[in-house]
Amino acid sequence: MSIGEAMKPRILQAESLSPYFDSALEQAFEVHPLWRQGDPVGYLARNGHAIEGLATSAQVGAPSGLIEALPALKVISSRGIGFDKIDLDLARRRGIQVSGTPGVLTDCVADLAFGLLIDAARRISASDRFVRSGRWTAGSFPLTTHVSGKRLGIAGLGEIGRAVAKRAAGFSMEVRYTNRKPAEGVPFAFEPDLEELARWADFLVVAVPGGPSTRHLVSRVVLEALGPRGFLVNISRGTVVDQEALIRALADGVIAGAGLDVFDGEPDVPGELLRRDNVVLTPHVGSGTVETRKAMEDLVLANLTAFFRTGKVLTPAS
Ligand code: 8YV
Repeated sequence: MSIGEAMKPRILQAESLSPYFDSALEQAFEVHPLWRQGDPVGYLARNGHAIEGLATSAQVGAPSGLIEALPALKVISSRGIGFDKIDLDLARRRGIQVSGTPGVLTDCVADLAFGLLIDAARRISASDRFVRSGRWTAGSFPLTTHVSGKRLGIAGLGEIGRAVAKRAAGFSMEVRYTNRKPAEGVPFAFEPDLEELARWADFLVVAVPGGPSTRHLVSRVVLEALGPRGFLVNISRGTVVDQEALIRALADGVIAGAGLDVFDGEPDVPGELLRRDNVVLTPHVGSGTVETRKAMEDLVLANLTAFFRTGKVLTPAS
């Protein structure tokens, strides 16, 4: 081992993010790839005491068991903006800095939200299946739902909610939103009650963070308020929607349709959703473009580098 290598901070890599990221991480740090270990518990017992940093993702996170196995841990750098799988309380108590990748994925996720909204209303995926299966020669596709000029309700006016609202302007949509508190400097009406927002809206886009405080926020009652001509779009976390209630609402015509990028229990998706034609399903790919993932991974690296140089990550979890 060279002197340079000996001085590299020791990073536990929870999962392989991309060949680009994996090799860039290896160049800058002494990497301990947990994802390569057949016996991760034994590996942590042998090596955990020396680990100073953790590279992870929103999907894999940093549960309490993992943090506890790393007594010298000082920094967690995660790819993503969701912290629902990271034990932030434990990290705070231990003085461990935690960073995510805000800003760089906003447009990408908002693009997908709008794609799902248009697909659910205009039934692009369903009509694609119609053409491919040869049904067109037997008759035309049923009429769908107009998008432009409709009412868009946004639950959660953070970075992504605002980017969705910005796109809605191009479709001449009226926007209202709900949030923990009214957002400053936005021209949209604040509606404190999600049920009322759903009653008003033609489309309801869910853009709140996941975790216990937002679990089943979109309940049966909210879906009933959205109504038989309303559409739900979820690009946040599956846990935010009562999935059983949503399945029933889609089957019974309580709402018109949905576009879902996230699921409770993903990657398992209930058969009741797979079989329905009035729901568009994507496999949690809100940030899943080459450009955005590269920007996110660069920020994961930059946060680790900044921490070991200056003692502070660049984009801390607030
Ligand atoms: C990705 C996400 O799925 O940012 C988040 O919280 O859920 C997404 O961007 C994630 O980063 C993949 O690791």
